[in-house]
Amino acid sequence: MDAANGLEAPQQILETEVKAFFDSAPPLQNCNEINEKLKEFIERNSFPSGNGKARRVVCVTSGGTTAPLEQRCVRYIDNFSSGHRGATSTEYFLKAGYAVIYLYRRGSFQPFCRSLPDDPLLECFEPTNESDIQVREAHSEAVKRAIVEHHAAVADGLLLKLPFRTIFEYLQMLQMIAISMRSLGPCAMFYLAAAVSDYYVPWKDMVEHKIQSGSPLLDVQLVQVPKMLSILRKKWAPQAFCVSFKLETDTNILLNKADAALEKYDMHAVVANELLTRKEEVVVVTNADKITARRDKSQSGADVEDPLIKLISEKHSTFIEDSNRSFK
Ligand code: 9Z3
Repeated sequence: MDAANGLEAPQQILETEVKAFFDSAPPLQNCNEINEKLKEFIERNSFPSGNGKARRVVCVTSGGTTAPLEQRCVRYIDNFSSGHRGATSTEYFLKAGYAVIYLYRRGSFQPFCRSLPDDPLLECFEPTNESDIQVREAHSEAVKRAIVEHHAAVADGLLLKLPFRTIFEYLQMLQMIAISMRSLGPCAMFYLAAAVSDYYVPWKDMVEHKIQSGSPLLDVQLVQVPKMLSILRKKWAPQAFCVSFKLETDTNILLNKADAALEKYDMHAVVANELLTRKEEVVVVTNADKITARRDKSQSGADVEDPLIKLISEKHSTFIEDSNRSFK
């Protein structure tokens, strides 16, 4: 309570909204199983890596969350994101020596699989005779790479994949991940590329059954999703390095919006991207500078995530050094 005017301070209001969101959310399926997987993953990656330094762990979020309109959901509002950014970034984080928790929308792009065709099972394989199948020559390199690199990351205990569909699942899982990563201190990073619903229907206000299509007007009240970025920074993972994304379609407002997000949510970096050019260039906005990362067009198959992840991991290194120095 604000002693001066008897009103609740903004932070308290936010915390009340967050509590209401979680209290009314449908319980997460497989909650215990997810917690077990997280515990094991963090324990495994809590020891120094090959170079003797503490292993860094990043939670990459990817794909769009849905806001269901019915409890037995037939219809929902979706958020744009193919998951390409998150999947590609995961590959480069692994290459940079990070362990990755990949929190992704079911059915979206997966690390190491983005160069496979849309229907990989049917397009990559062909029958040789009645009992055997083989990889088609045209796809053999892509299939081999996907299987070998994915298998290596999972077998080495460096990649944990957790799927979500709804905004309820996403935020509940993000909270669980953040809490489980606390022990990593500044070695933890959040790289929040998922496109998260701004509005949702609270579970208790949602109709149970499929909305009937008889009425010419659909009257659904959507409520603003509480701004979890502040809560992540301040409460769930106060020591972690946090990177969020800003997506706009109007380049004239993009950098101002990214600056505003940096300040409002106290992020360590905001990656600003414009919808149509997002695979060509992004701008990493921090308090110190604004640096553009560009795809190297002279190299076929080059990704903007290559320079982007190099830049982000350099900023993370500086952050770890600064945190350790101020701790001493
Ligand atoms: C992004 O900006 C991602 O880079 C994209 C990636 C969604 C554009 P794709 O998955 O696209 O490769 O197809 N993510 C964040 C989008 C977002 O909703 N950000 C919010 C905002 O801009 C802040 S959380 O207000």
